[in-house]
Amino acid sequence: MTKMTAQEYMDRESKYGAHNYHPLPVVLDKGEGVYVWDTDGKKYFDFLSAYSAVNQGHCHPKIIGAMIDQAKKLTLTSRAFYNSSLGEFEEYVTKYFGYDKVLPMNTGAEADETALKLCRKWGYMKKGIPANQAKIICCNENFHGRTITIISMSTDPDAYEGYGPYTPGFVKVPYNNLEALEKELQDPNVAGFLVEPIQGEAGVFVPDEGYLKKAAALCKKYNVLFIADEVQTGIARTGKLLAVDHEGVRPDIVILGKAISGGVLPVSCVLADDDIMLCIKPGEHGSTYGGNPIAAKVAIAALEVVKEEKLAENSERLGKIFRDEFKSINSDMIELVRGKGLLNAVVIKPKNGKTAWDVCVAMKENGVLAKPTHGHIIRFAPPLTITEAQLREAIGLIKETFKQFE
Ligand code: IF1
Repeated sequence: MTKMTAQEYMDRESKYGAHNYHPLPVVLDKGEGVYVWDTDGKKYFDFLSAYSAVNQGHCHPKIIGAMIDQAKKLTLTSRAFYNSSLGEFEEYVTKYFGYDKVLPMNTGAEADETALKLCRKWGYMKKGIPANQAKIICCNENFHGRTITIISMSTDPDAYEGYGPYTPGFVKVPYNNLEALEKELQDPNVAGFLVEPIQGEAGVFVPDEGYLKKAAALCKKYNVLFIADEVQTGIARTGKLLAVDHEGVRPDIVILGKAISGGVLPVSCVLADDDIMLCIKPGEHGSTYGGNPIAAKVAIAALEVVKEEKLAENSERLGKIFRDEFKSINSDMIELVRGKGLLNAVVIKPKNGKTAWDVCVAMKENGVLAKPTHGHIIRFAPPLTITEAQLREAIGLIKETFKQFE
């Protein structure tokens, strides 16, 4: 068989796959550490890391090893029976993050849904909210996933339009606004406040310092659960294990996904203490694949890598270098650089009809992969295993790219 061209791969996806994405025109075939290769053998720096799922780098040998070992032994039992790996993961992850209990799921959206159910249950059982009256506060411009209930919280028409009717029970407040939050918290039927410590999809919007700490304190004052969606910001991405750690906040519920498996398979979970987690009783929630033996072993390995390779420290240090270097780029297309650790975004001012998309296509030609969001923002989030030399080399390629637009 003759080798397929990149165009043929793309055409095949377009012909047989739903058109729910608009990918950059590159067909990836292989990954190792911070690099990926396309089907023609061209090598790139991956500055997306599958939206922060591949924090530990592509195909990390320790994580892949754990997966292969377990795959040969036992893959899935369902939760109808015990398995010999799940408890090991549960003990490891709860001690790692400092919570009494964990509830394992698969995708980020499922973990968010789990947190919402848990929050409502707590609201009825512990706060005494009248049946079916619970409200959960969420933020404008949030992103928590794609389910009907989650898009019911969305303020982005692309996410919600055409999918109604919507799940009731959500109250939206502006992000980074404590007055608006406190006003809503006074409603005795409010059970929880769900928030991203940094809004990812909104374009890596970092709230004012102190916002999360004060928001958590307000939640405590009004007996409302503070729920942190750390699916994208968690697991060392922003320079701390959790993004809330920057402000010393301990959420009542933490939602994790993406990098908890190092990009190897879908693993997500919800962490909470007994008072909250035990509100859900046997038979009241679950998932066929949630907590499967491969996921358990992979997640332990992925979390070990984060500690062993000091990924939070690396992210913190290299993030500063990245932003400093970027701010030194002399281009009138760069409007703003923001972020924390290695979760960064650059706001692009279009020039001569050239947009963030064109910049990303040109960067791809130069060997750096990143993706525009909202048309004018480029997210830069390499694997956290990146070295300073690799980062500086990639920034050199990015600088060259911007020069091409002068
Ligand atoms: C896609 C964005 C990133 C998330 C937070 C839950 C989920 C996500 C904070 C759901 C997912 C994704 C999904 C991905 C694009 C991506 C994304 F651009 F949409 F905002 F990362 F920046 N909570 N984020 O960011 O997790 O169910 O997908 O496992 O293609 O939709 P999931």
